[in-house]
Amino acid sequence: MTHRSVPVARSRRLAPVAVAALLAAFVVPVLAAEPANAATPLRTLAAAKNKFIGFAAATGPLANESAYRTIAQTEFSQITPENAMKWDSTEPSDNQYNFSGADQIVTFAAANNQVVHGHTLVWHSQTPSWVQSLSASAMRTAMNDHIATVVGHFASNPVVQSWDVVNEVFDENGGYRSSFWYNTLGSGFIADAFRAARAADADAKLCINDYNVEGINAKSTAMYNLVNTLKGQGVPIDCVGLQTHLSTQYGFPGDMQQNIARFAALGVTVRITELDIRIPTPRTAAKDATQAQYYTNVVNACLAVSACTGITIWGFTDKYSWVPDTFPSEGAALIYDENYQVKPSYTAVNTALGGSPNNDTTAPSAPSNLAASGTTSTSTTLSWTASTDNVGVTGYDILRAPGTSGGTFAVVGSSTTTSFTNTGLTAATSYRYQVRAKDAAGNTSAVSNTVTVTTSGGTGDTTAPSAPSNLAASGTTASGTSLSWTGSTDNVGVTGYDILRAPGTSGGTFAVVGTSTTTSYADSGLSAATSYRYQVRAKDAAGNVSAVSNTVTVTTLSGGGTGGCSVTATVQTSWGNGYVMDPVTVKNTGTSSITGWTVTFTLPAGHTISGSWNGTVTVSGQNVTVKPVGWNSTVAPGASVAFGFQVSRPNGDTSTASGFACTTP
Ligand code: 9MR
Repeated sequence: MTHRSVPVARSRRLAPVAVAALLAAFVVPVLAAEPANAATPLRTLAAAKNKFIGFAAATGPLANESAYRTIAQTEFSQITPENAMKWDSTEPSDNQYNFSGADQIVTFAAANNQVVHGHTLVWHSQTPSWVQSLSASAMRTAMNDHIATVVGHFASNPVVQSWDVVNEVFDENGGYRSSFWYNTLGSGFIADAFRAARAADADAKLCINDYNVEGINAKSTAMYNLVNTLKGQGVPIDCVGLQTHLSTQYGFPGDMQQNIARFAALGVTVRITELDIRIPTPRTAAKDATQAQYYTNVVNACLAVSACTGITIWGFTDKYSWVPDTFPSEGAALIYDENYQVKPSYTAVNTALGGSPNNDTTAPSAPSNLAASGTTSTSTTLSWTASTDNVGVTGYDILRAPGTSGGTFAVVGSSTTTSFTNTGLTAATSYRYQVRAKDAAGNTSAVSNTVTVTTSGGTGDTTAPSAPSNLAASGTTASGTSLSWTGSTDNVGVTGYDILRAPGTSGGTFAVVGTSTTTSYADSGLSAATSYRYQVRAKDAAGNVSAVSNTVTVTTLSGGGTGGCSVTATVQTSWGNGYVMDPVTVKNTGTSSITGWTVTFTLPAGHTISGSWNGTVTVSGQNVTVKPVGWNSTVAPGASVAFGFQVSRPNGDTSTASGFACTTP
């Protein structure tokens, strides 16, 4: 075969029905799945360190074992297909592609908010024999077509973010591995493979991957030199994969962190791609402890270099591991045992990532600012401010009680975010909600504030409440006033009132200054000796708003500090050429007794005072000053005294004295 023509399956996607079926098969609700231990999940801890933590997935147990799936989705944020994306799986015969296993894993990852690292495009192993015997030009074409088709299959899927483009191209001495790729195409196949991968997916991160390159040695230095050269040539290489298949009998590569750092300095990221740490079987506590220390060392090396993006463990349960098949007297290389129980190595990884597995007794803080919005006749959406926790919040319980008081709060749902939509509610009905936070160890926070929700009276309620009436003000002080009114009526119930206020005695604009769920409202923070107008309007659960009530005008009292006073003048009677003002009330608006007060006012032109009582009157032009007569000089806080006077005015003049003001000494 000298020429291959392969249709590039860029747009080949799962049909929606197939996606739904796979989702139904593989989604495990986060909060329904209790981890096998009470630790904060590795993925939560790793995310807080800005790293991924992943595992190599085997398609069989992923499809068939719920214990495997539960740990897979609870603990890990990243998946590498252990075998399902290799050439023998994806293109077993020339141009015969099969993505069943690969799609299964990608679908599981998508359902569980995980990312996938593609493994691997060009490798000397697990590549069908039909490829290995091709001529140079046919092999190059086969390689390019394979990369275009496999990478292209996932290029528009945001779950698949990176690829091992070439795998294990070096020998242990730092020379190129004598593979059929190298022997047929020379080392140029490496750059060609990267270029083909970039052409198939402009966004995917493209990696070179190998084993025994964790420390600084001849092989890792050859890899370092190649990456440097490729970058210098503009070849699209983004990352380096350190497989990290370690064995406790060979010692830990103590310069792993420095090795990661030197690759990072080349401008590539580094991944720990296939971590496992085998021990001579059978397990003992001492061997487990050594293994746990190795896991700790690997996590710490990655954490120490920001360019190390994360760690993929090559499986997670000793039930499924390549190690015993390859090294007959070694095994138990992973962090869970064959029965899905955590091992000391799990605890080591969890702890190194910042967790406190199995001994956390600190509850999260209570959620706050719980609020409801978007309430309809059947649903409402709650949102709140997140809780904090020493090892991370895993979710929230949503609690609901019936009515506006009484009853019992019961859990009606859960959320892993800071919002929740409660559906299935009854129209025109009140409910109270609270939320509480949980952590992975099962610690539960105190409940949040309570929010009361009233559903609307069924779809299509457009009837506004009646306008509130009899709005009145009382208890006005220098800085506040109390409003009350007669309640509105509504076909599905009034949920509350808006309080509107405008400045002065006329003009200006009414704006909402508060709300009330009762028929009264206390407004505060007002300026002394200032006039305001108020109105109220009613609302119902569907958002219908009534017309406004009558307007009430309020003038705050003057002063407000100790010993202030106010004056209110009333025209008692008037006739053609005169009038009486009585009482002219002087009130102590302060908090302590006043001794002495001065009222001033202005007479219209032609008006003269013809008599007065209970006040000492001085007139200067049209300006009048009134002081106490003696016995009414001292006024207790909140108490009043009064005086009066009579005025003569021109015949037919109906004006009266004005501009009354009161001051204290
Ligand atoms: O874990 C993989 C195992 O199931 C396969 O049988 C084996 C075939 O070569 O490949 C194993 O994974 C390898 C990975 O793809 C590349 N690095 C070495 C891994 C362990 O052999």
